[in-house]
Amino acid sequence: MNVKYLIITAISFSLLIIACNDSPQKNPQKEEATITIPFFNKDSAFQFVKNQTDFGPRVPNTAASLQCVQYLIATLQKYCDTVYVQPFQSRAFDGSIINGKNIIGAFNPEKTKRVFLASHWDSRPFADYDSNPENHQKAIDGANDGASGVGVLLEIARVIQKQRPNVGIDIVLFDAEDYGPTHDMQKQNSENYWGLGSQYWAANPHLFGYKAAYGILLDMVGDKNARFYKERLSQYFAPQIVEKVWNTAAKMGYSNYFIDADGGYITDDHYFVNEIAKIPTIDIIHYDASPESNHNFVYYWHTMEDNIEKIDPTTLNVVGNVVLQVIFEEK
Ligand code: AHN
Ligand code: ZN
Repeated sequence: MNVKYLIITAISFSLLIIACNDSPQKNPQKEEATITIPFFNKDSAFQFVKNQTDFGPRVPNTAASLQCVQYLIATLQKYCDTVYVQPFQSRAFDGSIINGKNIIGAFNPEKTKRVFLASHWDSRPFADYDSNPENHQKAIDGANDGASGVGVLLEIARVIQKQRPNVGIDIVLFDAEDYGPTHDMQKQNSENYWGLGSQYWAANPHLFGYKAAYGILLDMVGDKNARFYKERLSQYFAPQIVEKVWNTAAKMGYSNYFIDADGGYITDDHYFVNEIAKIPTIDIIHYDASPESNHNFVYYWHTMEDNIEKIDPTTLNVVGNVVLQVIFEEK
């Protein structure tokens, strides 16, 4: 075989290879599969939860609450481009004045397409569902009810600092979500005594005219056996976001946590954001559909048992990864 023939053969082979490489047309599905999300460290997320409960119950107007808010601000300042602290005053169901603080951490403030991720950082002043009546006036640690969602969001903030999605992200930590009347009190319009921080933020966003494409609220996302049903108000206000999140979870193999079935109507922070700020917002919330539960939440909800021992890093990991996948798929 002469050299000339060899070279020609080599060239034709290379062309063939180039042609073959080029032949499968890029399709959107293929591009989706190549998205790499940053590594969510479940132990780090757990530590973020524990750091909050270590202050004790984060009840508004208490020393523990002041210490925790300083910790949350300092932590977000490490990771975010800009942090806003939003002080507010609200009247509680018992007539007292609550001094609250919402905290907002912004990534890429220059981006106009934005998604916000929210959770409440306060904990409930009353363990009014505790089996022991002596505890009904005691404040709860709120490891699951409050701290779990914040822990996931702080870990998301830590990892997106170095690897950013295409959209701007705002981490919104609401205060005074859980200062609602005790369940034995009959109060008119009692739902308006919940979500005091989110009501304030929805009516007075940290930036004038603030808009986001949508929002995702995390509430009680730390239990070992967490089950996230499609919450009804989320489906009413933001059905396409519910589908996006539950479909993403299914693709990732997490249908055992993100159940493809209806939950209940829950007056959580997302209700006020939808109603007042008109930003489509969903709630990823652990819902207990079993008939034994008299409040549709996990059995230790609003009891002294809602402590760090209830938190499973695996659940934090599932929720963190689903949220990351959703925001990294945004164009
Ligand atoms: C009630 O159902 C009264 N509140 C739901 C919101 C909530 C309370 N989330 C955590 N604690
Ligand atoms: Zn609660």
